[in-house]
Amino acid sequence: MKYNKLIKALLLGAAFINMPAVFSQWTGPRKKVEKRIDVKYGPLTPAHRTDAAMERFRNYGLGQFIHWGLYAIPGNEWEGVSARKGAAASEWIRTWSGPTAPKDWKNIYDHLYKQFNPRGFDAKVWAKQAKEMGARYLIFTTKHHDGFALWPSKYTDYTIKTSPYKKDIVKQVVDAYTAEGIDVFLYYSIMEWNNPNYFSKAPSTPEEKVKFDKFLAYTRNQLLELLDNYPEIKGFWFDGTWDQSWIQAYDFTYKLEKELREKHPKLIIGSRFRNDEYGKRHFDSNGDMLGDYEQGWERKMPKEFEWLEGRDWDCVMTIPPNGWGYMKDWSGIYTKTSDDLIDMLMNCVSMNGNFVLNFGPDGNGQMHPEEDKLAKEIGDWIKINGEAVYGVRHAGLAPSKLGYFTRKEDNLYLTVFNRPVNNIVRIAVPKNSTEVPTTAILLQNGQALELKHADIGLDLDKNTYYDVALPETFVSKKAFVLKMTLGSPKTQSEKLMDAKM
Ligand code: JFZ
Repeated sequence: MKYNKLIKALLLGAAFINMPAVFSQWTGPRKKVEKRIDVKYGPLTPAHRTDAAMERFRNYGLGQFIHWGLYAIPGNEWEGVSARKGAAASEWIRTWSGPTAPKDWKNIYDHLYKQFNPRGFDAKVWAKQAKEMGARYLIFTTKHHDGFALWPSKYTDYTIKTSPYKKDIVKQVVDAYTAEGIDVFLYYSIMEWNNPNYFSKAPSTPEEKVKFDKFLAYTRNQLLELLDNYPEIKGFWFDGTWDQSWIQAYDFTYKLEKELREKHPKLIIGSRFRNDEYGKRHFDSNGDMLGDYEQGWERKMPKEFEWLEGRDWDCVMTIPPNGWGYMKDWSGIYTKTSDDLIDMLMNCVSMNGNFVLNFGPDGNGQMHPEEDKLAKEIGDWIKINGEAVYGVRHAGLAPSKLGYFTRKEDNLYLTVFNRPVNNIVRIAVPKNSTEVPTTAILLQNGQALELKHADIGLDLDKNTYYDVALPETFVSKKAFVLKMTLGSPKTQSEKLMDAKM
């Protein structure tokens, strides 16, 4: 490696220093725990909650994430210089370092609140857009790693109240989305970059311990405050919980989770809040999930349904490759198309997960124009095909190369992304299955399609096949959905003999 290349790599590495370690549990099936041990700080809720709030979560299908905060002002650049090579992501711009970083940057950033005055912000406009897109829940950043609170917290001055805007943003968002029938979850970062009482390492000296205890009390106060202020919220989406200081505070975090749940009995909390006494995060030392659903599918999805072992989960996704906060400049990077996003949505719901698409509004409260366009395209698609998206479950069939199966009661849906050249959509069903497709229509217009059993008679094949014929005249520029009714198979007239040889 050339010298200057090496320097660049080192500088970029520095920008990521605070980033969490890669969690191997999200890239393959989880390893079985050999021997269960005594864990005092394990899960506080059952692995599979059956209450109405959790059932509702399972039926959301599509969600919206919004990252909004002071980082929206620079939009990943400052005075014409891009932070792309100096910060891990646009909402991480405070950590901008290396040759492109402005002089005294952190100090500039920490004073951005004096300019935060999004006159164009109208929570009702966002909520209406989310509704039109088909989002059933929202995850909204109340406070990101920079520590700036978008609600007037009593426990710090670093809040929206001391900005020129002054008004409570969290309240406007909660009210507007709730009025549209969209459930609200609050994103909350534990880690704070500019709080003198916060440490990334576990506090070791008595002074550090005093300070960190203050930080823990402050965290508790803010969370109880959020529940008091916005009792209609359905859950918290925690982040920034990977530092040793937090990991070592397992006794505190266990009690805090208990307290939050007692205060708000149906609260939904993902697996990214706390760890057990052995430092095991997301899953405790026995492999039991800590929280109500898997919260590690961030910009990734399980390759196989079996990896999930029946757990609830959601996948949160950016439109650019990475970067959750506003990014003025989308040129020169691949940004996902509505086809990409609908594909991911169907992939998630076909495996019982929710898909949560992130938006990063600008410093004036406007979505990026490309986000507006994508929201409209996704909404247009969902209006026609939503039946295959909401309230559906994994269909129990082997994955199809043509698209994704979902199921609701006796209806089987196949969202086709890859149309066969011969216009025959072949569906594999286990030979011994008691339920098989009996009728098929195109969901978008109700047109009946010819469906026939194609018993191709392959020995050693566990499956038999059902063929749905697509009319050649049917043209679609987007994925389309076949809706099939499931019923008993017709009794076979002749039982084919196994090959003898
Ligand atoms: C975190 C934040 O650092 C980021 O800014 C954004 O808010 C995102 C939603 O969450 O980033 C993470 C956190 C965890 C992992 C990856 C990125 N992880 O577990 O792999």
